[in-house]
Amino acid sequence: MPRAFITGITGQDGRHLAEFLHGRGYDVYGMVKGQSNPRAQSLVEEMPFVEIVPGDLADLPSLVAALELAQPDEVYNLGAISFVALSFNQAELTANITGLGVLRMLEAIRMIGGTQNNPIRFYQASSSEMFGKVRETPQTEGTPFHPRSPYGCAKVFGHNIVVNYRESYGLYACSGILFNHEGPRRGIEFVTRKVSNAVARIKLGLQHELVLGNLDAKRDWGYAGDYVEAMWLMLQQDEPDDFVIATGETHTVGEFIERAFAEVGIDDWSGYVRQDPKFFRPAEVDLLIGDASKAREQLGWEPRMAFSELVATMVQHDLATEAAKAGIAL
Ligand code: G4F
Repeated sequence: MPRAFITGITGQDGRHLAEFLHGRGYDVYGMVKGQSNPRAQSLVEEMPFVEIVPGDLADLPSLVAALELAQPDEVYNLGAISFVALSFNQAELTANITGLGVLRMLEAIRMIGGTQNNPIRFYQASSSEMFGKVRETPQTEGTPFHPRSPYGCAKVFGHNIVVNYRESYGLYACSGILFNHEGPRRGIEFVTRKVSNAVARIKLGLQHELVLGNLDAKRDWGYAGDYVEAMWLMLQQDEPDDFVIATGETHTVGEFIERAFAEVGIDDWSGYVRQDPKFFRPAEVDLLIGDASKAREQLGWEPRMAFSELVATMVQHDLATEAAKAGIAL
């Protein structure tokens, strides 16, 4: 059985990827940091097939020990401080985990290596946030980076160090430049889930207001379940390379809100939404739209879920969950 090692396994993408790889016959090892991590407990309950391995992206010896234990064929580095807004307040931590964490993982792989015939293959979760103040539209693998947040800066370091280790040491190392990807497993701090959850609660009479920041930002939103397949496909190629993963469509935050309210039959949503400066960022990424032609042509990858289906899926999931929690029959 092939063996996969995933950092960030308790997050949205980690869970989707663990499920996907398990379905393909992999033994799945997931790195979890800290003592009595509550997210690890819920992961074990949801996915008992995952072998939990202790380790921390801030601690190189722990990464070496984790790889020694898991002996993986493939390493997926999804672990990061991933919330852009938080990165402005915890910039140093973000640089350490989201940026230097990639370097530590690459060093750990160099030390453990795998066999010569079967070297460890490495996937890095790069991000469209690296394009920031975009230099061209749509964005491709060749678009220059201009990050607009400490998170974006850290991801640029991670991306560049993967290229450097590939070129310097011949590692099989790839980066997926993933545009925003969402779904019912998305954390409540991200705008799509914040909206879908609030819309569900407003419909059920459990909440009366949704307080947000910038409604004009445009994002290329896809479904996380589709995107983890692209991660795996990248590691199955003859040569390592970097790929943009995106839908090629862009929508404003306002459009997402409009579709979400429409899903529960509310056409005039203006009375429910208020803007608060505290949710605006010191620097914003105004427009993201990706061109995934290379992934389409070389990996045979296609996004399956369209924008309207994504919004509907998230809202319906939150309606069912919030109704069950409140004991409301739908
Ligand atoms: O949902 P967001 O927090 O996602 P953001 O910043 O685009 O980052 C996500 O996608 C990146 C890929 O491009 C990932 F690398 C990253 O880890 C993360 O997954 O915000 C989306 C947009 C922003 O323009 C933000 O200013 O929504 C705007 N927004 C408006 N009101 C809000 C809010 N965002 C959040 N989180 N909360 C608000 O109340």
